[in-house]
Amino acid sequence: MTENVSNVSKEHAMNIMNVDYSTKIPNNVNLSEDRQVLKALEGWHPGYMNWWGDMGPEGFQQSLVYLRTAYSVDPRGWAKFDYVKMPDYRWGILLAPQEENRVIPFGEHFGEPAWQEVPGEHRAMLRRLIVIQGDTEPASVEQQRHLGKTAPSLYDLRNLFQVNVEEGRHLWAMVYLLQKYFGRDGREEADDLLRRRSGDADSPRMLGAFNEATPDWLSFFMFTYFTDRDGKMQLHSLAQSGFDPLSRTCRFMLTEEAHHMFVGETGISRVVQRTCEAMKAAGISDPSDVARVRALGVVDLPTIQKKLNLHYTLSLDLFGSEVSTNAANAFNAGIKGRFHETQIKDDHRLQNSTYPVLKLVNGEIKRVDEPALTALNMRLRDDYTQDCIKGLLRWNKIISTAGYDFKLTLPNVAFHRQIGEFKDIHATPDGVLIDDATWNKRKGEWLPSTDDGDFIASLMIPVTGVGEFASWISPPKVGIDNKPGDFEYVKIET
Ligand code: BYC
Repeated sequence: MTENVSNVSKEHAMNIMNVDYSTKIPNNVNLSEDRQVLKALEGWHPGYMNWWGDMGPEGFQQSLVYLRTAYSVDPRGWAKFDYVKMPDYRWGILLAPQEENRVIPFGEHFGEPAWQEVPGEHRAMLRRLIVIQGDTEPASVEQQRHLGKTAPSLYDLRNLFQVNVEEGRHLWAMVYLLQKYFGRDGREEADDLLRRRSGDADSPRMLGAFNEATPDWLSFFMFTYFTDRDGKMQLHSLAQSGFDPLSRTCRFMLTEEAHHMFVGETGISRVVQRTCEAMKAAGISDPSDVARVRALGVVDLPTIQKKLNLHYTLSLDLFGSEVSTNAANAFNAGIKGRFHETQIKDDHRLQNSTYPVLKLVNGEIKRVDEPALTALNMRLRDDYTQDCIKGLLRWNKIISTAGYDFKLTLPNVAFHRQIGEFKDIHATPDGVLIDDATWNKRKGEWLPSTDDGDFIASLMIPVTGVGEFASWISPPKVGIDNKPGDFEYVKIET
């Protein structure tokens, strides 16, 4: 008897772990028995494919790309690699396994059983957060659609497309939640996610950074390092949600997201590495000798710093205002928690605690204690900054190992902001407040100028030979799926 029960539950666990590919939309949520949602998703599918055709990677749609596809949600092994034409990629609905007896880990409902259905009183807030999350996913694909044409290698081209198809899958993940749990208005929101366009004057994407251009591959690496990392932090917060389907969805998305940030971190490492090697070979001792370094066909370190300044600050804006009642309400409601909420040792309600927030006080940047509940965006942003620093340490190690006295740094949070406490002032990357005239005169020292953009654009010449790399970037240390250096990651068919 006991044996039977355990066999049944083992089989159930297997079904949740493994993805059902027999339906048009692969899934581990038993869609074949959820006809209504399956029908809604199948109805949305053609619009998605049209969007992918119009706004997905430009060209290469008939090329065979060596992509990973999820066949399971088992953290010990979930991906299968094979050549796929992107339009044939199996975008699916994958939720991490349900945790038995999970409780809401924070807020007013702390300790109550997690919700399997949408709690009526928090419906609007939950829908808004899911829509914002969903909106960023196709936006990034739109921003990156032209990059295939200038890829520095087949390895990088493949990584771009891997990121793109998985962001597409993340859109499916949010659309599933909208269609399954939010009825008619959920279906309307799902349609709107295919209607908005990154950078469109009439119908832009919802958050600032997702309407900016990603003009070149250095921007792509910065974006996947800094902006995808905001994605990581936000997904971690939503993975704590009392609404269990959202939590499970985000937990699986996070496993995919790790590769995107890897692409960013190693991409920047490889650019820095190549620059240092070229400077050394040419006997250049001053990395700030921009003209001489550029003449070598590599990106000078000061320009890398400017790109970093831009993408880090655009990403800081994605955390919202430092002091936010929206954030407090979402926490109280048990909808959006903190980074690693369950590992934090406190009361998880925060009614009486404070958190130090950087604010503008009488024209000076000061740390002020604010109620911890309203300071949750600031706290998440601080956790984010700590996470960002890890990459900088690695990049700086490459520079110092090459013998150069130059350090990449994160600019002060008051620098170049469009959201929050510092949006109406100007500050230098060191956090010194300056007036408009000084800002206008000096901003080209800190942010990429048109000249910088033109120089980087001049390097963006596609390299499509097997095992070959552009002049400005080093080959990776290891291949994807342990493939050798001369592996043909994309079989280009035009
Ligand atoms: N741009 O109280 P406030 C990712 C709005 S990235 C435009 O300060 P709140 C990915 C805000 O909507 C992660 N508007 O902020 C990465 C509000 O408007 P309403 C995406 C902004 O609400 C790479 C008003 O200002 N996921 O996954 O506490 C590739 C006052 O808001 C912005 C999420 O963001 C902005 N930057 O926090 C692919 C998670 N900031 O409602 C994917 C879900 C604020 O008054 N979102 N506003 O009209 C949230 O948790 C929060 O909505 C935010 C803002 C963190 C975005």
